[in-house]
Amino acid sequence: MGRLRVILGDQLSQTISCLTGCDKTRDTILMCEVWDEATYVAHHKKKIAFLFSAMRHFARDLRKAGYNIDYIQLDDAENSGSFRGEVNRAIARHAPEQIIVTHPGEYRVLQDMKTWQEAFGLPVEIHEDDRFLCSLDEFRDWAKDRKQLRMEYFYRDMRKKHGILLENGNPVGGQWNFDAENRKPPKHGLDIPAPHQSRPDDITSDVLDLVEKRFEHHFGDVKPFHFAVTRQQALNALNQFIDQRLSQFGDYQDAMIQDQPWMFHSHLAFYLNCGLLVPLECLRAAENAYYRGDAPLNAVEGFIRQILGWREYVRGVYWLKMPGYADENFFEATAPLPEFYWTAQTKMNCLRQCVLETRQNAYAHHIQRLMVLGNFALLAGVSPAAVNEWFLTVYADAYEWVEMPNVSGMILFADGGFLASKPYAAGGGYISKMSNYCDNCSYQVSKKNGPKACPFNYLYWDFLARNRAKLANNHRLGMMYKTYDRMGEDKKQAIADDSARFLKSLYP
Ligand code: FAD
Ligand code: DLZ
Ligand code: SF4
Repeated sequence: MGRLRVILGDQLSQTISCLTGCDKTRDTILMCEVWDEATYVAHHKKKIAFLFSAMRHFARDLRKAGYNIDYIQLDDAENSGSFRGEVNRAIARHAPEQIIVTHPGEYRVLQDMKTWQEAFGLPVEIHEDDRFLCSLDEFRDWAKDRKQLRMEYFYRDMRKKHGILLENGNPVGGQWNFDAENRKPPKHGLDIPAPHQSRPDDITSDVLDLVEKRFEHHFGDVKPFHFAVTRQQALNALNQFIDQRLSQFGDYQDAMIQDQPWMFHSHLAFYLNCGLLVPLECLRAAENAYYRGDAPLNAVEGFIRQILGWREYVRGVYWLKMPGYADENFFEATAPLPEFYWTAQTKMNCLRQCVLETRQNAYAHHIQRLMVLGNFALLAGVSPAAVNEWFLTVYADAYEWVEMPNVSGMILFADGGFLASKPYAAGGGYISKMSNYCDNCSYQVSKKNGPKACPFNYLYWDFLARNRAKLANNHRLGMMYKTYDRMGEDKKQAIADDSARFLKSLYP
């Protein structure tokens, strides 16, 4: 007897709520590598390798800490391939009196868990995931009666609640938000530190072989592999970020440089989202760096806002709006995802570079995701389902709770403005200002129309024109519609013709 406590691949924290009150002499911890989770979208090879290796290391560390671990590997002979099947088999092995889990990160998994009690004839307790700083009930309360949600107000409340960067109840530095200082274009000769790299051990090497063999048709390169896969390595990555990158995180947060995939970003979402790090320790580490005088306020506040603001906010929105959120499609966009999102075969250099880096690293930084890969999908009218699937597949930090609001809400405006106040649409001018991609492109960013013109330029206006009925009342776009209306008929026709020709060429 005893209890069966189930830990999922993104719950790799020793403080996870389903371990609370664990009786190490009687209870069993179940962890399982299952085919269904690795293939419900065809995850990037590096993402699967990362999670399997982190799971195996976590199980090893729990065992060392005296827990009784039942760990099922992907290739174990009787592996049923699903959470449900493995819980069922574990019940037969251990005859538990109860099942305890922590609230999962994805809606489909929660729906499945809710059926376990009846299916297995055992009580199932689903504990809150208290690694997050805002509970789902608290977010629901905050959102109640608001027609539109805005991250900025949520963020301020969270700063107050957790006492982060506060001085007598007021924001340190006299402002809540220093984003205006965080939009510097890339500077020539920037000295960007090498990212944190962990050396693969035997456990990781076994997993890399397994992934090469079993997932050979999935997108992405499995090697070189340098992700942190233990708690200690993830802490090292956090410390290295605080020491070497945080001070310039703010200034160059929006900048993109060819062949510099990591920039001054933290690369911590991998570890935060699977549990090797918890949000509060990252926030405190950044805050302390500010108080020590090691990093300026614009950098520290910016970093804190991403984790305490955006990360918590998108999770709240996901659980508030699911299951309907997955089907939202404000612009009724139906185009398939262009093939170059997988092959990188496009003459648009910005997109080519971002896809190549994604394939190699299972990572792209925020502005690459938002203003290049996401912006293009929005302008091209790609269906939200196709864009969501791609983003969920290719990034090692992607789980539906965080991926979907960023894709459907932030980049595609598929929720009609629930999460963001306007679509993040932009022409080539933005990419040219914030990167050096255009220097190596077959297109010319300065040209607005014709075969040599940067496609972002005409697609941007075509997007606004096409969706006028839905966007005309958005006061943040009023200026852009005025500019469009001042264009001559020839110019408007050229925009429509170039866009039609270009979009057609995407689907030979
Ligand atoms: P940093 O730039 O160093 O930021 C610090 C931390 O802040 C991140 O680690 C992350 O935990 C948090 N953060 C920053 N921005 C966001 C945001 N918009 N939403 C939630 N958390 C944020 N993030 C994911 O974790 N998983 C995803 O699947 C994901 N998909 C995205 C898809 C699109 C289209 C866009 C525009 C953004 C997406 N993001 C996603 C948010 C953000 O791009 C990534 O969190 C970030 O790029 C991860 O790299 P980093 O750890 O170096 O982040
Ligand atoms: C993403 C993922 C993958 C690829 N494989 C597993 C797995 O084999 N076993 C597991 O427990 N979790 C895995 N995960 C993470 C789950 O998909 C994640 O826990 C759920 O989607 C809930 O967020
Ligand atoms: Fe991208 Fe246009 Fe610049 Fe080419 S010219 S890199 S397509 S923004």
